[in-house]
Amino acid sequence: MSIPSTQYGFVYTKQNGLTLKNDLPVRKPKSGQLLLKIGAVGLCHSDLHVIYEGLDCGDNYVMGHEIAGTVAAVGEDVTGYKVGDRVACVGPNGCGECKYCRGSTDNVCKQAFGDWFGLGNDGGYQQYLLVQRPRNLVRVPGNVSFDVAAASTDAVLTPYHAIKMAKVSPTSNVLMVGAGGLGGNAIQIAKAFGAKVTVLEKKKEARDQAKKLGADEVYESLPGSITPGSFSSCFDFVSVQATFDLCQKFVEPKGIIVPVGLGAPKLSFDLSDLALREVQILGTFWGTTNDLDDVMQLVSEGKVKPVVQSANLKELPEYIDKLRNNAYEGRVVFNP
Ligand code: FEH
Ligand code: ZN
Ligand code: ZN
Repeated sequence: MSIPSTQYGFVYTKQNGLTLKNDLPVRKPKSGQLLLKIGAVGLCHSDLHVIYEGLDCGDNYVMGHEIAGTVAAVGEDVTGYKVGDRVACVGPNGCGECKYCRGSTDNVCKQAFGDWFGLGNDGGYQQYLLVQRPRNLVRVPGNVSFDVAAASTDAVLTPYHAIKMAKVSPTSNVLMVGAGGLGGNAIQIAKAFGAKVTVLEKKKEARDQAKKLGADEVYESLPGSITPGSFSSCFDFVSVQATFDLCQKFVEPKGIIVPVGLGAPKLSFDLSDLALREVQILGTFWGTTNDLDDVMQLVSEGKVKPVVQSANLKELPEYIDKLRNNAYEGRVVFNP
């Protein structure tokens, strides 16, 4: 595999925003590192939060945090990966040494906080990525394309981690609020866990899609036949006060509310209700390395089918504008 010495990529700086650079170096892997040839990289609302809404993930790095590709070169002492392997990046990019990483909760590694692929550290909006810690890679099954694998590293991984943390099981009665990109994948995941899934969604086309994805009941607003305190877990993919309040109303005693969306910087809750019914509120962030392994298996088995369209990486700026204007559904992934 001939590797060029320079490449193009999209670099974020606080001063200039996201700009195309045509002379980025292709870095050579040192001991313990490897070089990844980017196969596909997905565009996400979190990118918009950084570029336009002040989400501070550092300065001067290549963006793109939903990454899949082929190992192009390995440094000395790298075991477990060889040139040609098909892999995907675990966004939180854990240090591998701390108690969180050792305890299979590397998504909340404090050492790597804000040093995430494409969000603080270099990511995939380029042709080649130097991976400093190959422990943050998982293998992509042969029947999973790079486009689908890249889209799965956040839009499937995030709802998977939330559903797994809430201990969803075949006896669970789950409410999903919002059936957009992540919500649609969440429906498929919760059905794969055996749960009964009820979806609340304002947009008709998203309600129709939710039914196709296997939701048991789909509503624009919950009917009177569904009484408060009915659901074992409520996943809020919107997370504004109104949707959170609805989740607290309809979650059962000892039930779990998981705000997955980032619709509001702060939310309030009814403390006496929370206490008297021992309701839990779970924070959830992205997913762990083990979770992404599980996700790749679910996708490979056809149990979760993310909606993906692809474009050339040079088209990224126009798709960022489209995403800002909600001009498309599903995930767009880019091929350098
Ligand atoms: C969300 C918010 C901030 C950083 C990272 C994330 C991940 O879920 C990637 O979208
Ligand atoms: Zn993302
Ligand atoms: Zn760590």
